[in-house]
Amino acid sequence: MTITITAFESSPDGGRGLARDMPVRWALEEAGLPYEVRLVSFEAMKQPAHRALQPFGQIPTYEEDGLSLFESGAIVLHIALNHGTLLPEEPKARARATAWMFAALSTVEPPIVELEIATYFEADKSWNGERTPMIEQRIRARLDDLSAALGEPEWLAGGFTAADLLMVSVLRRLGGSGVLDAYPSLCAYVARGEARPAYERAFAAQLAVFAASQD
Ligand code: GTB
Repeated sequence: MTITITAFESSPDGGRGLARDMPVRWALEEAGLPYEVRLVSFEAMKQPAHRALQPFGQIPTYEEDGLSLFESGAIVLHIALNHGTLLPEEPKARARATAWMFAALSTVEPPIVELEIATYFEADKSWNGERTPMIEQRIRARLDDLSAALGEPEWLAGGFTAADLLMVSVLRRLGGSGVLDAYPSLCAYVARGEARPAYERAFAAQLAVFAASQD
């Protein structure tokens, strides 16, 4: 079985591992699956050949033995369901962990992406000074609830699962904003994720791509 994913030829994140090939790489590393990476330029992403794999002209994509997938969450779910130990076996525990995967991507992440847009693309707008604190407040509302739900345990749904992989990936996108700093338990949660050997291997692999793009 050969697995091929796509990633930015030169990531605008400067090698910080914030692009969405990172959770896919991390899941593959957790599952112990070797993979190849096809690097794509922004131009190539918008061409029909890439859109046949990713209808929105984005990365990442995933190809495995005649199966092609897009959407990083769906790819991580596929890896978790079919390879390795990223989801519990017991059906109710599995359903609960899957709910947290969706919570990461559809409840916690949206205002975080809004903040990135406000920071990187709307900083010069006259209304940005009013909008940004409103977005930060919406993020804090999610983080208040997330830290309460996580409580003392190390991970969201028993042992480390794909839910933690996605939630940590989402929270990492707050890096540099300062918003996460008010949540020591969530900072520690992110640090626990980043300390996993599989995370470290995935991070190093994407950083090597970025470094090579700068040569
Ligand atoms: N919902 C899709 C998924 O989860 O797979 C979203 C995919 C997506 O947003 N892909 C982005 C992309 O291809 C890259 S990851 N963008 C190019 C385009 O749309 O033309 C998002 C991202 C980009 C940059 C940074 N950064 O610079 O920090 C972080 C995250």
